Amino acid sequence: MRSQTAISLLFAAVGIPAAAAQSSTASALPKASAVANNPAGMVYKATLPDEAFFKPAYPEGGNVKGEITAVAGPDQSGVIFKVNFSNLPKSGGPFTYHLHVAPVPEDGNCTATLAHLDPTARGEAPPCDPADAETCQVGDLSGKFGKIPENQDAFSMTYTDKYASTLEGIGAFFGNRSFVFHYANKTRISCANFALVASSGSPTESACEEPGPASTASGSPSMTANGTIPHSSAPTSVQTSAPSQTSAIPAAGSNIKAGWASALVLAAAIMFVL
Ligand SMILES: *[C@@H]1O[C@H](CO)[C@@H](O)[C@H](O)[C@H]1NC(C)=O
Ligand SMILES: *[C@@H]1O[C@H](CO)[C@@H](O)[C@H](O)[C@H]1NC(C)=O
Ligand SMILES: *[C@@H]1O[C@H](CO)[C@@H](O)[C@H](O)[C@H]1NC(C)=O
Ligand SMILES: *[C@@H]1O[C@H](CO)[C@@H](O)[C@H](O)[C@H]1NC(C)=O
Ligand SMILES: *[C@@H]1O[C@H](CO)[C@@H](O)[C@H](O)[C@H]1NC(C)=O
Ligand SMILES: [Cu+2]
Repeated sequence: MRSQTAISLLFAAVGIPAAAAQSSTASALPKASAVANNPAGMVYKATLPDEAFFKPAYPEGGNVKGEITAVAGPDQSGVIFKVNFSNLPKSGGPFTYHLHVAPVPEDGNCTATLAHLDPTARGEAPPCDPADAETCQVGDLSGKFGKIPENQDAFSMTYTDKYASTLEGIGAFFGNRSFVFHYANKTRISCANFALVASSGSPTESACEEPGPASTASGSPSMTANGTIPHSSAPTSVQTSAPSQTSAIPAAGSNIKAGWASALVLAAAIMFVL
């Protein structure tokens, strides 16, 4: 909240139209950039573990079952998410799930995934308005596409999000991050890391096909995964986490302003990390 305010003040002080200030609506929230160059055929998948992180959710052992699969949209615009959960908790819903900024460590500690993926630093409040999805936290998938009702065993849904990205190197990239499944009261029930499971150049049809439960690479023929799932080996060469608000830069016009914009985006990135 504080850093969000600070960022707004910075932009205001220099007179550069921040993403937030470009809005012609009454909303003061920053807007996420739609990503139109997500690499085709890169399929990411996160599968929940066998045991819940929040043990009281499954006193007899076990967990929510399911996964999120993601791949670039047909023209590389947006990301198609296929969400499929079952064995949902009997109470405590409606459940939410989000892309979180950090990966799950080896010990499975969902708290260590930190906050929601939020490269525009819009923060938690006010809640996401799905009718204005660009102003939601990029990682707030259930905010944008619907919470999971309780009193049903399974939930499955496929949708395209314009703002989360499979393009490495930008803040909206989630391929090296995680998702968390929550009770309505935000308690973290379980979490899982995304990993690249296929990287053929073929288009998106493969995304919606379900590889068998076996650990073999029996995906669709167009998938080239060879059965090994890289365990979140974060590419260390890619360091820039500049938020995808770079749309502010072209609007800045002069070199001086562009310089300021870069500095501010960097400042925003630093505050985001803090
Ligand atoms: C969801 O996963 C279950 C269990 O793996 C599977 O049987 C079901 O077909 C999947 N549903 C969809 C819509 O993919
Ligand atoms: C959240 O809800 C769950 C399910 O109702 C409950 O077990 C848990 O104790 C709650 N956590 C908090 C912090 O209230
Ligand atoms: C889980 O991670 C959080 C945040 O990193 C930390 O405070 C907590 O001690 C960890 N819990 C365990 C059991 O390691
Ligand atoms: C994930 O990737 C993004 C974009 O490339 C990068 O900024 C971030 O530091 C990475 N996170 C981790 C945990 O490696
Ligand atoms: C295939 O598996 C080998 C290890 O067996 C691994 O080094 C390689 O990166 C994998 N290739 C792909 C495309 O997953
Ligand atoms: Cu979350």
